[in-house]
Amino acid sequence: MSEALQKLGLVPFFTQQLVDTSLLDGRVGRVAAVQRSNIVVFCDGGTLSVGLSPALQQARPVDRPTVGDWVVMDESLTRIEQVLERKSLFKRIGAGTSTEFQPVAANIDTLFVVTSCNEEFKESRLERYLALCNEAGALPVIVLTKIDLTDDTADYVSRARGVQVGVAVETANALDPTTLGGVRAWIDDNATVALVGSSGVGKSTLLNSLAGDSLAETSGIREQDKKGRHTTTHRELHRLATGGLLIDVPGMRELRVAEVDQSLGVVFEDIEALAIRCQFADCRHDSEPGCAVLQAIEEGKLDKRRLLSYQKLQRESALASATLAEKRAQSRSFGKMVKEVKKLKQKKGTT
Ligand SMILES: Nc1nc2c(ncn2[C@@H]2O[C@H](COP(=O)(O)OP(=O)(O)OP(=O)(O)O)[C@@H](O)[C@H]2O)c(=O)[nH]1
Ligand SMILES: [Mg+2]
Ligand SMILES: [Zn+2]
Repeated sequence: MSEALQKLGLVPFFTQQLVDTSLLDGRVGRVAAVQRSNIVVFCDGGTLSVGLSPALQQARPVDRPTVGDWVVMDESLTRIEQVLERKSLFKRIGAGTSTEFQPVAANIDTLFVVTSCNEEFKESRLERYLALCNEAGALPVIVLTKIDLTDDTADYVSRARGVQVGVAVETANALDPTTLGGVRAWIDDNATVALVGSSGVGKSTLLNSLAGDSLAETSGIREQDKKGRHTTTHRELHRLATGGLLIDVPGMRELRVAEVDQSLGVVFEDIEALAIRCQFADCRHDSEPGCAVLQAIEEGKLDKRRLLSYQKLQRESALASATLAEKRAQSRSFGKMVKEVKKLKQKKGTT
């Protein structure tokens, strides 16, 4: 395996999927950006701009190449023919009325959930990101930026630690590289980190300071409500000269969760541990007698906000599962109908 591919994060998990290891000599690469009509791929020889094979053009959005994917190109290096199985995938349900999964970043090792020490900071938003991160199979690190603008960093840190038992929390002034030691320690050689969070929290600023170079555009936030201006418009994989890969992701306006049942147990381990002691096994922690969760709230041991956030995510996750099940059933009955029509046609043909 070439050193260049290793530095891009290639590991045996991907090479084992190749039918022929000679493909490693030039035909394997990693998706750095997805633009309207072409895809930017980093490979052994440098950077290529390629298209998609007809089959991939027809594929579902979640199966098409996304930023961070490992891909195999055709002999002429003009189009992607295969997307290698992903090690991890951070995805959400698309914005608006969509019920489709939208891939955000593939094959990431660590997710920096970036939030700033101002009005933008919200525990429930962090809980949402952490649920998606655990579902994706990546390690979450909460990065608190703009510590230079508050006298209360310790308070933000303790609130951030409260969103998941044992979660790592780092602080930074993204404009000052000397404050980035804690964050930098999470960026391993050849490993991939994606930066997610609301617009204006400083993801691109952090990326530039970590890289020691102006790789991504940044711009000021609106003074009146501290909201960002959606400066980063597309997802992009960047290489750090010091080793490691960072994916800058545009600030998300809406973050709907997909099926996250399993990971809610990780994020809300404290609530699920309490729930075991509820009198009724199917307790909804609403107004039932003998509810250990409600008791903990009453005793000031658990924040009511956290229970509401847990229940909201549970409802959203159930809705996503139901929609998915409905879609599967629909496509099954459609498939059945097509088969029956085919059979009928064949019969007609034979008589
Ligand atoms: N004082 C201070 N300003 C910061 C810090 N981090 C970012 N900023 C400023 O916040 C503004 C927004 O930063 P960006 O890096 O563009 O934010 P972003 O998260 O990439 O936003 P989108 O690309 O819109 O998602 C810029 O004016 C930065 O200079 C910080 O730690 N301290
Ligand atoms: Mg940005
Ligand atoms: Zn209960």
